[in-house]
Amino acid sequence: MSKKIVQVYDRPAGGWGALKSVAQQIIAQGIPAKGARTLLSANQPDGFDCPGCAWPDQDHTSTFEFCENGAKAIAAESTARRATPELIAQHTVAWLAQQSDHWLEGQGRLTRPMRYHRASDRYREIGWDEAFDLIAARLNALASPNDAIFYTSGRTSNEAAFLYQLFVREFGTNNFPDCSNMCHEPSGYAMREAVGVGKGTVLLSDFQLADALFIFGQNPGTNHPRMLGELRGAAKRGAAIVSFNPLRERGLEKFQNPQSAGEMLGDGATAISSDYFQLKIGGDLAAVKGMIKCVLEADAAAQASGAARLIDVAFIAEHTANFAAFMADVLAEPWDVIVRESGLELAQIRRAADVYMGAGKVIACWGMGITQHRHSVATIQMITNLLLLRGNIGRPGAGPCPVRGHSNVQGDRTMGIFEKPKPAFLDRLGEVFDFTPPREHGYDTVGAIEAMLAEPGKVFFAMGGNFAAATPDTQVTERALRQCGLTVHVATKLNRSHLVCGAEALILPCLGRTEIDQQASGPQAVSVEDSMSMVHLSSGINAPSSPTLLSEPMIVARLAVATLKGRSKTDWMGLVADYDRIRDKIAAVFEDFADFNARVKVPGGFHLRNTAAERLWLTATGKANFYAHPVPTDLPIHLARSGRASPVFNLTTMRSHDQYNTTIYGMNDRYRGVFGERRVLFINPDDIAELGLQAGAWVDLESLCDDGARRQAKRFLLVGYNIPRGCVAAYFPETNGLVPLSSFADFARTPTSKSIPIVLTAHAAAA
Ligand SMILES: Nc1nc2c(c(=O)[nH]1)N[C@H]1C(S)=C(S)[C@@H](COP(=O)(O)OP(=O)(O)OC[C@H]3O[C@@H](n4cnc5c(=O)[nH]c(N)nc54)[C@H](O)[C@@H]3O)O[C@H]1N2
Ligand SMILES: Nc1nc2c(c(=O)[nH]1)N[C@H]1C(S)=C(S)[C@@H](COP(=O)(O)OP(=O)(O)OC[C@H]3O[C@@H](n4cnc5c(=O)[nH]c(N)nc54)[C@H](O)[C@@H]3O)O[C@H]1N2
Ligand SMILES: [Mo]
Repeated sequence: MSKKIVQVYDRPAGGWGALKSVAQQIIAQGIPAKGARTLLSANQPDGFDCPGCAWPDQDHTSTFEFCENGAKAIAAESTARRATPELIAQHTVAWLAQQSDHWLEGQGRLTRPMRYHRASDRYREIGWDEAFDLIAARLNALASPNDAIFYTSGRTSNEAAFLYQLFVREFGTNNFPDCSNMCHEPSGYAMREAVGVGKGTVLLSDFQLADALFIFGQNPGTNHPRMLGELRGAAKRGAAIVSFNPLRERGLEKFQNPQSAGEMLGDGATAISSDYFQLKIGGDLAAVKGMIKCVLEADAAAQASGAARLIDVAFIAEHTANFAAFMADVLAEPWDVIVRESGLELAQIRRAADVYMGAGKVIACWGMGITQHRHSVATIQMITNLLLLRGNIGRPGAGPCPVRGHSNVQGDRTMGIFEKPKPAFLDRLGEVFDFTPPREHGYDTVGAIEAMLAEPGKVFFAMGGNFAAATPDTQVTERALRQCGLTVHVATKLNRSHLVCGAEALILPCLGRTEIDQQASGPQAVSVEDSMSMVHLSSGINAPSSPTLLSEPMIVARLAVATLKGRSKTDWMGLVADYDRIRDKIAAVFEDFADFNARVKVPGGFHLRNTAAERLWLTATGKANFYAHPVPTDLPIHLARSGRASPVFNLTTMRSHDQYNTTIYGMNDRYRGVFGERRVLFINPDDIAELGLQAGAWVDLESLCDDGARRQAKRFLLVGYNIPRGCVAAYFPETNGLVPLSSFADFARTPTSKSIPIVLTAHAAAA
């Protein structure tokens, strides 16, 4: 059986396989011929923004850029299937909860609002007015507005996010957990401290100038396929591409561009990485610190011999703080610790440092392989240290590039979806809308789950996403949600969170990006901000999946009217009648959005100012800060291994090629050679042998945490893989139950989904 599941994939990423996979998806979703037009309108100036990832588009005006996973995201939204109340009411929630995520998603687009009926354990249709009145009544009955929690996923447009945060703050709380808390929160935190801005500083054009690109903990072939276009271009002109990843990811090795007739017909491909370093899970801080140590040692030698310096002395003197203490700390870090903790050989670290020193302009990219660890903030600051050392921030072709996930996750933050808002922003919001915003900081994602556990009866409202499946400690999180008085989900498709109901529960179906959003003044466009701070418009082109769907801004406005009766001075229905009016208010609140409507209507949109890119450092010291961080040797994995004779593995949880976060499109992971099965565990063949097991055996996973709770995930197929010993990898969300709620990143509180200490035992088949 395992033979069929596991196959060797030795083709490049992209290519004909990508086209075939999209065609299969379009057929599976029952999409008629208009589907092709939908695909061609993605990321065009008059089309919609691709709901796939946050990677920017070439000018947002160029010809259609083919992207396999973008096409899958669009096909999934444009599906011909409908999850009507009649269909859903055929089943009890208990029965639905037994079905797979793939099955739930496969029911198609939600069409009408539904309310959970506990007596029959079924969802049934409810009218919109009734739904809003019910939520308003429950919200207004709470002892304090802080007993309500408002989650946001990252597809929500700027306009919807802005109205949403306004409504929630007029209601009286800053409880804004969001998907960012599980994603790039550490990037924002680390960079705000280091360079004064929590966003990347580079633009797409910088990829055409860089001499070297360092890619940490990212799988662009699957998660940001359009990034392969930039990498291919850079590789072709001879730039060095250096990847750090415990797994050998196909997209970082070879790419066949489906847009290049030459490569497709001649079956050619472009080699991507010039160097590939398979470090240990969580070994990045050590590896980067080792590179820095090499640079400092080489610089000392250069200085002694009178050769050209290898650090940018003038930049460091003029623009940075804390260099001397930082340098002393790096030089004091023992090489054996660096080598052991990185899992790389000293020669490999030296090689990486040589590439860095040999490059005039350097970009560093990173993804979830960096952010979802206990020491993620320290690791990201070590990456910024590396860049600062040679002045690689704030000049063309160089800079930090955290690669965001959801298509508008960055914009949602810009619009104020943040549990710790700045006082100046609240002052301005209060002035523009004539109310007194709450000052007390709210809950982040982990904090929200803790609060729901601690005190039953809360109202949980989710603007998109799949909270129950995306968060850690699945059983604990589900208990927290079930303790709520009311759970509400604004969604496009049925998902697991809808089946984890509070005492009362509602599902509110909304329009997707691809659909025409008709309001009183005509069809509306919304705006989004990509990973490189480009803000542009998005207009749907398809007829709505159901005439009953409301747009997210309309849902917020009607909820605000119902809830804030007589209390709000905001003209909610006036604002949603014409989204230009929302944008005018956004411009009134945020200086960087001055003249928003005019600027965003220029094809391609506009770039938001980034002070770090201008070498203006809005930090406590007024400079870019070097941060000293020890190579950690007391992480959960170290503690779990100490004193245990049997092997403890470090588990990283990641995405397959056929999923969008918790949305499972299919059961294959083509580039990793896995077909028809998601419960797999990638493991080094020598580790399999040492365990006395065989590839193809089924095992149970149990995570180790000293809180006394037992966390297991059962029945995973062992797949021998090119991954360092002691490291294993599996897909999320099947493994989320293994991540303890109490295990999160220092400072940023991001769950440590990329480093979970686990033990393996043979799976005993049920009798
Ligand atoms: N098709 C598709 N596109 C997506 C998504 C999707 O699910 N599907 N999700 C979107 C979202 S929200 C996000 S945040 C991004 C996520 O995009 P990625 O950041 O690429 O996310 P992951 O799949 O979690 O993969 C992380 C990579 O990190 C590596 N890794 C794991 N642990 C470590 C480590 O300790 N060190 C290093 N150096 N590497 C490590 C893994 O091998 C893997 O290659 O993609 C976005 N785009
Ligand atoms: N173990 C582990 N856990 C992780 C991660 C990991 O790598 N490992 N990654 C984390 C990361 S990076 C992230 S970002 C989170 C993701 O967490 P979420 O953002 O909460 O999850 P998604 O799976 O993206 O949400 C999918 C749902 O969004 C709804 N949806 C889709 N489009 C729209 C829309 O236009 N409007 C509305 N209202 N709803 C819509 C659909 O109903 C769909 O079921 O998961 C995190 N969890
Ligand atoms: Mo994400």
